[in-house]
Amino acid sequence: MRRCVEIAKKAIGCTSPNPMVGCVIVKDGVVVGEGFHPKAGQPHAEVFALRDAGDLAENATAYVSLEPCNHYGRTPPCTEALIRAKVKRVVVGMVDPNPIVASKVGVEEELCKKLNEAYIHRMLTGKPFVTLRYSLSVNGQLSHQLGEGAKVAGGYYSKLLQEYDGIIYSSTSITGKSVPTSQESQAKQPLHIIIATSPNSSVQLPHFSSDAASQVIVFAEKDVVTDPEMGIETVILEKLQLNAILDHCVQRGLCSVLIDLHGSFGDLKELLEDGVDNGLLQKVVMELLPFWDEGKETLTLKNLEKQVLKFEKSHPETSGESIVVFGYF
Ligand code: AOF
Ligand code: ZN
Repeated sequence: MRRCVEIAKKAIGCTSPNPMVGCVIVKDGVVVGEGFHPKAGQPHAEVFALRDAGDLAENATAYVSLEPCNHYGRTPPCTEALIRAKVKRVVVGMVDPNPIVASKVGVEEELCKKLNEAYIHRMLTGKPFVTLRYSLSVNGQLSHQLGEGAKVAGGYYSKLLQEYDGIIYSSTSITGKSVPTSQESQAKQPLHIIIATSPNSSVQLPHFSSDAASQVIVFAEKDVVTDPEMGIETVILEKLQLNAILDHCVQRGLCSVLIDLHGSFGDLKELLEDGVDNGLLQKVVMELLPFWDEGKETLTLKNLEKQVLKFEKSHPETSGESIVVFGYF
């Protein structure tokens, strides 16, 4: 691109009202063509560069200092010339501010970003978009029942299961319970990511139907005993680290993961602390950790009122005795 600018400058003072533009065509790391816009009314930089490259333009990359035009002015569109020459890729230095040329970018940008929050997060960080979910009773205690809070949240939990690609919970919180499934119509079920936190080697998994079993993965530090007939995938890690688990999730194509505490904060405490150490989980976990009462094995939030307000605002469909609080990372 610096070479584009360098050659474009050969026309300093000659191009008005047109801009100065340079174009370099590169194939297999070698420059095969160069051109610049010499004067208004003359062909554009791309046209000269394509002429210079000849047949070598096919499958090459074109670097242009300005977004190629797509209109008929004094000269025909450069976009069409690039396509005709079978250029594989175009790298653009800047969008053309000329309103008849410029691609319009950024219309309702916030809305469009919100739509793909998880995808964008994964693209930019290489990690899934992680949400920590916990239910609290009105006195600020963490709910201990799987699905508690979910019930009073109406279909909200169901919607979350539909929305998130994976859901992480500890093996102890799932023991003897049925796995939560989304009730949404045409629901896609999330990948159930079970962290084997129990001290013994036997993980008591709830029964999964055979098609649901493919949607379950167990992470453990040592071999765990799962029902072989269910064929549940187990990943043995030297240490149960959130980083490693999230990396695994990304490799499987997951964009978003919900860590569901439902009463298992104590079990997942180490994993969450590791997430804080790794800079993966910051704000919310930091806020939570001081309220963990080791003796009582419970979490009591003192600034509950603030959190409730925040939640009620964003999720007005929830009412009742339990409150679901979310933290995003
Ligand atoms: C390009 N490459 O080298 C230049 C571009 O009347 P025309 O056909 O010359 O079009 C002029 C407009 O084209 C000018 O206002 C600017 O938007 C763009 N200039 N575009 O792709 C070039 N000089
Ligand atoms: Zn052009």
